Amino acid sequence: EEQQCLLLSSASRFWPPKGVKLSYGTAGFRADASLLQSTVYRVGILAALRSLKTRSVIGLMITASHNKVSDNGVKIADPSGGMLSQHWEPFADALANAPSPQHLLLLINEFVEKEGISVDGDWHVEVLLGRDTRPITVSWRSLTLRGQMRPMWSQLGCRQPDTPKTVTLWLKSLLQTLFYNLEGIRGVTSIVGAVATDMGILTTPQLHWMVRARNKGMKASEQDYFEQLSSSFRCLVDLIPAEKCKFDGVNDKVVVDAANGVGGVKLKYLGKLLNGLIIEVRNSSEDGGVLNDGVGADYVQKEKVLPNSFGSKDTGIRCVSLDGDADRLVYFIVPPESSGRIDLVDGDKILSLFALFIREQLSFLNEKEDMKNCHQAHLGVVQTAYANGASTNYLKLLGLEVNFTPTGVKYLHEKATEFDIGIYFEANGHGTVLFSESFIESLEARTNEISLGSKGSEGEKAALRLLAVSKLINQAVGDALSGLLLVEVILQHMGWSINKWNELYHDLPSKQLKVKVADRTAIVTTNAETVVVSPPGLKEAINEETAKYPQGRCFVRPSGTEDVVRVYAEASTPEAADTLANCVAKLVD
Ligand code: 16G
Ligand code: ZN
Repeated sequence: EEQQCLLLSSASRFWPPKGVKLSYGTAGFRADASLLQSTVYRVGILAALRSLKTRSVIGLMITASHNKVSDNGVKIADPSGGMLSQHWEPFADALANAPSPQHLLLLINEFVEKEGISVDGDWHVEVLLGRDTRPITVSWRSLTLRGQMRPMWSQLGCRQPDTPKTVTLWLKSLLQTLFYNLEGIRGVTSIVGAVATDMGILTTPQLHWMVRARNKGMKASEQDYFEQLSSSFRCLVDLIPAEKCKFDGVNDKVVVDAANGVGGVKLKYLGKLLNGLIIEVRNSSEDGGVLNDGVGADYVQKEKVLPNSFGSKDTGIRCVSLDGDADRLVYFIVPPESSGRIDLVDGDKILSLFALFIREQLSFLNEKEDMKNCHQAHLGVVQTAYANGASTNYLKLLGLEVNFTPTGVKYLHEKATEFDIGIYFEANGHGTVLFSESFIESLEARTNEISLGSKGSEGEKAALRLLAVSKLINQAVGDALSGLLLVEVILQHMGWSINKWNELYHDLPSKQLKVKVADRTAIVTTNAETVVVSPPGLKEAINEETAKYPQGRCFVRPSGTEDVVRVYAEASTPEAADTLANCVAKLVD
């Protein structure tokens, strides 16, 4: 009774937006921020129910990643730190779209019964809340604690208001805050006894990491996150073979475009904990630029042009772009006299670098010696149809098993868990390396044999390196911060420049287009989105067109984050890729 009253009274403050159908897409709910108030509240309820069902800590992240600054979004991190179980997505949709508080209550009661969720059990519900630096997601706590106004502006991602411009920015955010902030907490706490723990401003991968750590009973604060990353990075640096030049003052600088988002502040902090590597951050949230506007990984990867505040002065330097919530990264090179163009070193190439390094360590591990503790490890890589064909060929040439899934982290991640070591990356820069529990145990057993003070054999060093990689790279979700550190230390390990890395293979020219159509759901695909099954005839028409181009490859799919159909084409020349994409776009229209 108490529960029903509580839900009804809090729900009555959050009516859904009229005339909008919300859907828990590839990356949670995303829409114009003004539409999401009730959604955030309802996802709070969802998170609390999920915590009840799984008897675990759950995460709720408020972010719209690389979307424009006026959008926002909300998504859930499951107990493992991964994405919300797909099995619950239809319920999420139903909740978000419930037309009235009464409907909402009905839906919840039905679902609770169907899922066998015991509401008055003894499980202590806890949801961790995180948010990026989008200006409307400021914590209530920072506003209400007297004498605590200072963290407020750093949370807002602006400097202490001292000029008219920053004062205006600050006041604007403050006002918005009054209307749009507590929904998540209200949703969670509308389940009796549930606790919402506000973790403050975070990157998306940090929140996922914390949820995973909490549920494993490990240290789970933000400081623990930074310590784990920096200590495993140091460990990998110490294991660089002596003959390879280590950080040498020339190669030790990397310049980062932080998309005017949350990654900048976090990376600056992390950088201070590292030796040797100098991280110069540009376009950080407190620099005053607009989030994701002419900056960031999505922009750089799709447009293949320089982000703001980069230019010809950066020729010859390793450059990286993060996206707005720092779960993607792509590297790039500024060619001499670039006039805006860049050489993109994308997610596929990051994957290739990781695969090469890990394969090398596995070969050391399996060399001679007794194999009593390490079974032959099964290494698999996972890509999507967006992976450049040249990268897939390269990986196959390395003798690796390449798997394909549809677009979206949840699919790639799931596939990658099938291996002892599973590496997944989307071309857009989202990816990570997953280690199975049993493989970690065998590595631990191997390294425990190393006597103190001894240098260890090649096999033992390889085991130490792989263990360090498993701690450095985020096991919950793709993470630009840990990905950056792993790239940096592998380049040092190999003694490679970014150019050398970029030469691993040459990308086939490709072109991406988006097409506005009346109903994008009319397009249905199969085979990891490479084949159209509906509408009839489209598959044949695309095949016929594609066959005209040497090395031609083309696919279409409905976007999961925008109301468009996307077209991807690849061919032996840029002109051919353009023409192919344009012709197929017309077929879709
Ligand atoms: C989301 C996905 C990303 C995917 C992209 C595709 C997550 C965390 N992110 O950003 O993996 O590549 O959507 O967008 O799952 P699209 O469907 O609009 O092409
Ligand atoms: Zn993102």
